[in-house]
Amino acid sequence: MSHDAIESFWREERRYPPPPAFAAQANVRDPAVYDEAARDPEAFWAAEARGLEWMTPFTRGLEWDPPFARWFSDGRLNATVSCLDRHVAAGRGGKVAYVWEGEPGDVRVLTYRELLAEVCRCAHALRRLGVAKGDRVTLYMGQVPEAVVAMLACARLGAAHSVVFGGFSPDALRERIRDSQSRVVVTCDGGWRRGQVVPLKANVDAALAGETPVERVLVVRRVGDAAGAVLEPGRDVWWHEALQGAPEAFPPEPMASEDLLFLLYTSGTTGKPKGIVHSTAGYLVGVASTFRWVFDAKPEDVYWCTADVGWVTGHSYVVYGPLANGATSLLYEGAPDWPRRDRFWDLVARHRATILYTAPTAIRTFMRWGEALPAAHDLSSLRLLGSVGEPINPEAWVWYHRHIGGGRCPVVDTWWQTETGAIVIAPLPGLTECRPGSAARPLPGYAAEVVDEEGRPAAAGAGGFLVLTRPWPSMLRGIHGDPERYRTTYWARFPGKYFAGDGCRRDADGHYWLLGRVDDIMLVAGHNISTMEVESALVDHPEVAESAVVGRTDAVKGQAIAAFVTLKGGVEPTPERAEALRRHVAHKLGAIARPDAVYFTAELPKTRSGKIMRRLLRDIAEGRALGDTTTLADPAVVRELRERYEHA
Ligand code: 6R9
Repeated sequence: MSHDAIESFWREERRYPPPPAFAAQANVRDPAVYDEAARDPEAFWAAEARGLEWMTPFTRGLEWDPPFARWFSDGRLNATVSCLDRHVAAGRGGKVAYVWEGEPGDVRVLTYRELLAEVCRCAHALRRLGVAKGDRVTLYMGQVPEAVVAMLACARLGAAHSVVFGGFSPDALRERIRDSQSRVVVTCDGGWRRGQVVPLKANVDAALAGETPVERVLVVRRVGDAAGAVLEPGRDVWWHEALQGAPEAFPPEPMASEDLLFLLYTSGTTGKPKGIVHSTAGYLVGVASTFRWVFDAKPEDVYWCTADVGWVTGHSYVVYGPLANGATSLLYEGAPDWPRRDRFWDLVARHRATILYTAPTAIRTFMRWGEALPAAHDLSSLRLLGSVGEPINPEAWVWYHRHIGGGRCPVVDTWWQTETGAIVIAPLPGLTECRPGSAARPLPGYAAEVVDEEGRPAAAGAGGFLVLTRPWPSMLRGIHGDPERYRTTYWARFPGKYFAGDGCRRDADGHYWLLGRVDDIMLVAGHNISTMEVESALVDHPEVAESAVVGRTDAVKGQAIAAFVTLKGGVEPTPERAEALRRHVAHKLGAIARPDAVYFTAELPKTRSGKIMRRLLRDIAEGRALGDTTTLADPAVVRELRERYEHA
């Protein structure tokens, strides 16, 4: 699309009326809302829930049989009605739901009316393939509009989707298909990533070569001949053929509030992946409300959450949250460095994105590539920046604020998890202060605490464990097929409280500072030191691009600090530099935090969602056999580190 075409396109867009008024709901920009919500959280959430479209209105609020919660359980609804039909019915069918750009540069625009029609056609196709209410369907796709369509089509007919990120291996896919007992898989022939074809269909074939319950596979033709996909007669069918001639209407299946909306697998640090269970109504209330509060999207906003639909961020803030609010989203298929390292800034500038929601790992990568790249583009359309996925170190926060947000956009650091479904802790710009490195306070309706080992409230400023002390609508309902694991993983460490697995500090003003996973807190000579603080001190050094810190067993101190460091382009790793970095940390944090060892590495091992895998680094630092590496984005990174440092 040319610049002019995009400009006139958005002029058109502004004709659409704002989303239906959420009249019954709270104005969260009013500071009194925090107290009101705290006084009667159930009434607060019930008012929010009335902002959805119900087929049978609910009369019950929370039913709490710890640790099992039910919300609005006697109501009936279909999630797609709140996300699609109501906007079309309100005269907003021509409003753009997604502007999608493929990695090669192809652009597709889907209005709410078109998206609803596609979802209905897909629901017909799925039904013809044998999908019925109550089934699970596995989606293994790239970041294409059909992924959103397929998710919503499942919801339309009452089946649950289980999206498996398209970067996972055939083995990981098979394990998730089996656990969810899916009989149908939706995939693409391939996807584009850095100019290469990701062989999605071939991976599905390899996964299905083992024992699975899959009977039918629906295949989107995204790449074409270059993907070399082969369809197995009787099992596989092309998406465009299956949808051809299908009616553009499909009655939304009435679902009970507590019916399963989707499963999403998280790997956790050890063991079998957990199928996190999310309900229909509670989940939708959580994401619809938090999207509205945190991003406060206006009719003219162009919102871009860069997460893949294969992660929870994609589910909540690419699909359900923005759609429930009638927002316009940008969706991008490919890599940030393709064809050049300024692809994101080119996208923001050309599509006039106003809200950007991305991950600290991406921000630190952009820092490494230098500010000249964003500076060469017109990013003046941006008004709000978001961060999610890992603690954002103050250096990256400030860089993001200055070089991407031009110093004028608030940065909202949003803490939440696959299990929480929706954002839990985040500032509300204009209301709560945005401090570099802090996610501010729990949003209205939530209750959090920082506790010590014994579960007692930690003193202000002291590190501890983050717990949520009250059920919330979008909380996970369990782990698929394993209620006992649900109880022991989340509710046993501090009885009656949901333990998030994260370390946290709350300052005297009540602001929360996330310190990373508690497996990442080191105990050095009796002092609690968070890996995050040492990493932040290292990244503060002008020659350091990124770092990951782990504690390794030490006979004297209990744990000693090992730092893995990636230097900025052109900086040579030398023993003198390692020494200078150790001194730098000691200077910033005190001698107790001085790393014992500094390992230089060109890349850090990360999961495919960009989280650093410190567990593997600990294995390396302690010379142990490597644990489970299936979720690694690039296994070569650890192999190389291993070879270099095993005997160090
Ligand atoms: C949404 C998502 C959850 C874990 C969580 C925490 C880390 C996410 C964060 C953050 C500090 C933030 N995390 N957001 N840590 N500040 N703003 O990432 O879900 O993939 O399930 O990961 O991510 O450690 O426990 P998920």
